[in-house]
Amino acid sequence: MTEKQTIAVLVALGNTKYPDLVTEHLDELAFLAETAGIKTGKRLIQNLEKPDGKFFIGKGKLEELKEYVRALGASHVIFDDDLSPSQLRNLEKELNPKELEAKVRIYDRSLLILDIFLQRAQTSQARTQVELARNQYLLPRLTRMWTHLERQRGGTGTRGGAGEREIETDRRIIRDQISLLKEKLKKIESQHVTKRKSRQNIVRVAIAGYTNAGKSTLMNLLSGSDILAENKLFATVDATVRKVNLGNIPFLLSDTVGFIRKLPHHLIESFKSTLDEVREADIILHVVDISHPYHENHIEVVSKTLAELNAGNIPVILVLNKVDVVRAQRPDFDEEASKGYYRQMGFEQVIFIAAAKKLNIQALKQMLFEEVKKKHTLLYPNYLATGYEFSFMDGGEQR
Ligand SMILES: Nc1nc2c(ncn2[C@@H]2O[C@H](COP(=O)(O)OP(=O)(O)OP(=O)(O)O)[C@@H](O)[C@H]2O)c(=O)[nH]1
Ligand SMILES: [Mg+2]
Repeated sequence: MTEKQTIAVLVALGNTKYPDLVTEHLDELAFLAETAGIKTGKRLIQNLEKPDGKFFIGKGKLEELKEYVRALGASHVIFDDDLSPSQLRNLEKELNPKELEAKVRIYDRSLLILDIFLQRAQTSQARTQVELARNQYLLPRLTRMWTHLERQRGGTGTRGGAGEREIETDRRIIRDQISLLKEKLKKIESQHVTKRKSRQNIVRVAIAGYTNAGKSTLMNLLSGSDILAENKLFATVDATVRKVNLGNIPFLLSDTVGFIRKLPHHLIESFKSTLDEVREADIILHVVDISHPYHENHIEVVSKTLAELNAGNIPVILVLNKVDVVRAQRPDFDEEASKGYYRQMGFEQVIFIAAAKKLNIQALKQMLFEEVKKKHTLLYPNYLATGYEFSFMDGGEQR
């Protein structure tokens, strides 16, 4: 059997009113695929208000899709929205007629994100959370495409088509795994609760934001840590907490998983304990990649996700990162006027920085210091007697 190269056809629903939006969604989907190690070859857009119940796309487009898959020798078809279990089954029959040797894998955005999380998760907590979310996603969607279960059972190679009985066995295996993972997660979480309780007497600051905004770069800069920061989506999946001092006030700073539009529901659900760092924070540094053409939409997605996590009322500093790129592209960019715009969006504290270039970090520290001080005073009313120190200049910094 000839191994197909990993190349994907991307599929999305278009909106004739906002044609640019689908391009942006597909760009992001391509970036996700690239992060997962899949090249993207062709894009198919279907202008429909809502997906077709049977195949997600219409019959005509389906024929076009088959043509693309054949011409490219594609290994994957990736849909930008979630496929229902029956859409998945129907598409699989159409795209994998028995006479074809190699299989075309059908993905949707959720499954792609789950796969990336699985590749990236380091700690046992994160791994367990992702495995749980992935199994919950797969349970209603088991079809003959899922040969990974065969491997786990020690089966061999391809099979012509799994009968209902085999799928039922697979379902049972997945259900058992789900209960085991839930148990395991409960144990891990109980240890974390104890750890977090010991943190009640210290101010907690969480870095949150859209994926690839520069959160880990900022975390490393403020805390002197060494977290992986790279131009990939979901470089960070685990949570990291560090003790940091600004002047003479200590606080805890955390970096965690980024958000993205259409984040799988199961994933948010099972990552709740990792995201406790955000939920329990006193202050959120909401980091934004200001050089991204759709950053306003990113801000909206992040604010919405924070609200879903019950973190919507925590004071936020809006940190507009990567301003170096904007300054280079638009020399006339008026930062002060622009700040006013974000204040109108409801963000009282707004600041431009470039974490990777160490631009304006001193001003950010000042701003953060003031916020931390407010919380610290509430925790330690007598601390004022010794006085707060503002001197944390690290010299030589550019604006
Ligand atoms: N030009 C420029 N690039 C930056 C800046 N800050 C971060 N980057 C780059 O942006 C990319 C993403 O940075 P990360 O710090 O990994 O972003 P993140 O928000 O932690 O991303 P995830 O963990 O994947 O969600 C990296 O390639 C960084 O080098 C900046 O101020 N300017
Ligand atoms: Mg990161």
